[in-house]
Amino acid sequence: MAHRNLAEVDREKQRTRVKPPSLFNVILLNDDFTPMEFVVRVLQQFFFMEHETAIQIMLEVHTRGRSICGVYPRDVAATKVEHVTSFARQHQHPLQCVMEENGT
Ligand code: TYC
Repeated sequence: MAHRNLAEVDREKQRTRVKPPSLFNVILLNDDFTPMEFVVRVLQQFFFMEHETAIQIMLEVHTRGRSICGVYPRDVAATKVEHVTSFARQHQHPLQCVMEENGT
């Protein structure tokens, strides 16, 4: 161990270096039926946004079709998607919430 050459140490580093875990964007999609106030409530309750920020993001989804609501590790993102989707269905709204790997 004490006498390994530099090339060997370098190879070992490459073999064992771990990538930081991927992050995932949680995204809301527009639809024609979910009330605006409901989407604002979702953004406040599940993504901890201030009312004004929630209105801005909701309007961005409404006008542009989609918006990122938060960025999280895989498990947290998946749980957000589940919670938002089941909350929307409980209220009979078709609101769609999805996650996508954040390439950066
Ligand atoms: N387009 C919806 C309406 O006009 C509002 C809406 C906004 C729906 C954002 C979904 O993710 C959404 N009532």
